[in-house]
Amino acid sequence: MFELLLNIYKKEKLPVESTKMENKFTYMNVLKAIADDTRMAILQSLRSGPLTVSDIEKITGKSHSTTSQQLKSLSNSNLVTYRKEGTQKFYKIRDRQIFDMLESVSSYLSTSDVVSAKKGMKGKKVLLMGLDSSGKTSILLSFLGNKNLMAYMNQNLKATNGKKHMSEILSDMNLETKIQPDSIYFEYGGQVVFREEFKKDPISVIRGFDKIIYVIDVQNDKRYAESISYLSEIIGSLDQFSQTFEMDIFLHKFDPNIDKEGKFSQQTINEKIIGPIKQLMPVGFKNTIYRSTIYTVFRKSLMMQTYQA
Ligand SMILES: Nc1nc2c(ncn2[C@@H]2O[C@H](COP(=O)(O)OP(=O)(O)OP(=O)(O)O)[C@@H](O)[C@H]2O)c(=O)[nH]1
Ligand SMILES: [Mg+2]
Repeated sequence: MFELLLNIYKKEKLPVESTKMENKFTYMNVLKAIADDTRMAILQSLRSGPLTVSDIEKITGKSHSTTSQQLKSLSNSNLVTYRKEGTQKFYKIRDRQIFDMLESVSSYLSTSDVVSAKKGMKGKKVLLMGLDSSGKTSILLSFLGNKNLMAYMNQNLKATNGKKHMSEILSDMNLETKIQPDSIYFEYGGQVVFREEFKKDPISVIRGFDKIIYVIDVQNDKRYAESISYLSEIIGSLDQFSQTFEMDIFLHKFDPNIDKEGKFSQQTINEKIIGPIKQLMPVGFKNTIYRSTIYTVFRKSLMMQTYQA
């Protein structure tokens, strides 16, 4: 991310080594320039193309004076430029790489979400459920915290065969890991045959667990209805469980490059997933919805220069 920030200002100007003081200044400047609610809202409003001040005001809901003031600050920091057409000024993002950086922060936050979700499970016995291929095994592997192992395993993922403890999943893949799998995690495979078994006898699947993580593949919109219907069966079977039973819902495969403006915008996700889920949830049933992904954006950082003159 450092190179990205650096490039925003210093593109092709100065070699990395010779600009230490200036880099620090530039780095801080970019961070300061974006660290404000109004300026962030303005940047986001300019995602889809150039806008006038009054267009921006309408989108952000901020007053004229606040918008003008913060636009000035953004253009002083070189994040935003403008062109004049008659009496109108059209503002635009100077270099769209700024959005890569914001995606990177989102990715960091969504990964932290998963980490914090995991923390909330201390001492609880947790079952991952969801349709086949929604990403349950991948999430469990990511809980192990070993990215190399995950990268390898992702090539070798097999459908999970019924209810499996995390260590069984690892041994099914013929993989020994020095990392001790957390004893609390289990997965219930999502293939039709297992979902049918669950329908017949839900209690034997869920008995003994304190929490379910229900995983929805957010990228597969054709299966939203199927996934929500399975979720509804699970919730229906929870009637006899204690008040302390909890559910986390992971809107998974929310990768950094996902189309957050179009198909997977907050509004669409609200309409198609969150709204229907809210309707299913019985009063007083503790549940939290997270975005999650096992992927982060491509990263580049300088290791060494081997060029010899
Ligand atoms: N794009 C993307 N793909 C993912 C992500 N997580 C998992 N996958 C892919 O989704 C596919 C299915 O993943 P699994 O973890 O095996 O799914 P599962 O829910 O365990 O499936 P069953 O065991 O059959 O119920 C694999 O090809 C993974 O690489 C993610 O965050 N983003
Ligand atoms: Mg699995």
